[in-house]
Amino acid sequence: MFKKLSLAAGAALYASVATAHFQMLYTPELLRDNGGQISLKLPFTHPSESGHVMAVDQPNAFYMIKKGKKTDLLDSVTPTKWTSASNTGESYEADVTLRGLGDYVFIYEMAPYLEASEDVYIQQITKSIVNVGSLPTDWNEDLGLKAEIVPLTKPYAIYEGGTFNGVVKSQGEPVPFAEIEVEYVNYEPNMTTNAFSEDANIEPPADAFITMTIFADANGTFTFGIPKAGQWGFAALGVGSDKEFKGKELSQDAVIWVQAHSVN
Ligand SMILES: [Cu+2]
Repeated sequence: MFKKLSLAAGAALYASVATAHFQMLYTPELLRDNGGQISLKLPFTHPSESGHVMAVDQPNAFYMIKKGKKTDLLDSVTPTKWTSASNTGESYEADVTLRGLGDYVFIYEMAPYLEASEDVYIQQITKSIVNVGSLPTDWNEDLGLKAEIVPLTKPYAIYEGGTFNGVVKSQGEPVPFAEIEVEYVNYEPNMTTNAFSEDANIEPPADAFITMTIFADANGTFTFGIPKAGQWGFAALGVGSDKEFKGKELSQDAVIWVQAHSVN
């Protein structure tokens, strides 16, 4: 009992240090009819408020998994810029070719980023799954990452008004009571100009809706009802096995992106 309480308290402490940052791994359609070349935009930013874009060192890893086979994509990552309402900052992007039906599980491991105001490093391990042809193959695989959200719902086939649920894990083990931040991509990313739209899709009724906070249960699982079509990000804070970087505290977060479709 005491152990559970202290775990929850530890998670709450972490939350106060590094919040509302999201490593994006963005392409407009996570569910596609056909393969071909897609662009992935990789800004580290605050997507629900078109917040500042943070400069991060070259990523540690970028790869995709399809039918259990891993393909390294680190060489396809190129530096670029991303523009938000707050600034134009250093960013990355990658073009990737999808061949054949099935799930393409993309994993992007950013370099640790020093949040100077808190003297804490943040490193997000981000997952996004692109499906071609509605044929499911790999979407629910547990990859045993240091920090990972394993989806229990197909992240690319959710109705507006439906739910997304997943389990927060570290190296295959559930993380009880993990604190999870949820953000909506409220400013449509423009794939040509590398910028967020100037217009918001929705107007949050209060600041508490910009970055929402939920907790996983005792088994590390969580459910979130998605009120609006579009892409939503989930970041489980400080759940990773690495706790320190260059002598400073490290918040190693697990991020996943999902897309809801409107009901017509
Ligand atoms: Cu920030």
